[in-house]
Amino acid sequence: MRLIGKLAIGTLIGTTLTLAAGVDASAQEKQITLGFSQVGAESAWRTADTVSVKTAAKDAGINLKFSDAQQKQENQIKAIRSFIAQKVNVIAFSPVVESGWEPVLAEAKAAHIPVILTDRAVDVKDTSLYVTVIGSDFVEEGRRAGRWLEERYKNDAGPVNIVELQGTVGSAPANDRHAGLIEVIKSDPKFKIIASQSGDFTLAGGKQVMEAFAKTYGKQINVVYSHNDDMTLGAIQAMEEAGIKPGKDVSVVSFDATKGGFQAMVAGKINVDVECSPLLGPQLMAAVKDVVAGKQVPKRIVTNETVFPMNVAAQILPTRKY
Ligand code: GZL
Repeated sequence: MRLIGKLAIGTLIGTTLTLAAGVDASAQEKQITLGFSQVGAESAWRTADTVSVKTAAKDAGINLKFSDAQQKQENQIKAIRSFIAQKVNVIAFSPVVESGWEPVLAEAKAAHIPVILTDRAVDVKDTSLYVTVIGSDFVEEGRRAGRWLEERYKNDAGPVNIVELQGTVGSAPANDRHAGLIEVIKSDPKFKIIASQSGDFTLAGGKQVMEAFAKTYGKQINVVYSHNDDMTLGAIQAMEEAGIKPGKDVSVVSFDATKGGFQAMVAGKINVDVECSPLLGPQLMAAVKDVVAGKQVPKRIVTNETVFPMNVAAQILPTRKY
């Protein structure tokens, strides 16, 4: 190979290396850092959501600072303040409850750090405190469950007595899944919610609440309306220990549509499961990149979901991702 040729190739390689380094360096400079405060690890849904966020951040080349709040609002507020101090590019979180966020969101705004809400919403007057909410419409989920009950009991004169296992007190999904149900059944007097109590979205909580309901109301119960599959699986244990056949003696309505929920439907113990997808990571990372790039982001990004009755569970279970 002639000297000139060798020099040319050497230069080319040199340039390429410099360019690559340059690109790496500038890409490194431009790498986005996202501070994410997660509710906790209370349910299979939450675990799947965490995996989705971490995987999507890695795939998107986003530097993720992740904090688990163990279902305590004060831990989320501490985490958000820490992200502000670290000067992250964007903050995202799933608020454990709807209220009490104005002060810390105002601090993020003063620090010019955009905030994205995922999964759950907050109740604030000034909606400029966050860029967007990415997640399910929980009121619609409640309506879907209510419409299933209307259809299931359309030829039943009633009374149709409902016991309700509520999610975390003050959380958007608990408030809204209740509101959506009421919206549908309030016009039909045969439906009566005879008891409501929070099981905090956990299996143990659902079992404890259902034990009390079974003791107090026994055979009067026609429907168990449970705000997530983890509580429902606990409630199923309690019902069986009390001699009640879930899915047969009582209709069991659940939310999330996790694999555990599907397996219970295949076993005939849940009658209908209203889907609530935890796979929010990719949508979150796309929104983070758009926000950093200064692009417009819709104020509300709703995830598409469906309702799974027991009779389709066996064929769909193999396709489920969480
Ligand atoms: C709903 C989510 C709820 C799930 C529960 O989007 O916030 O929290 O329904 C989870 O399983 O604990």
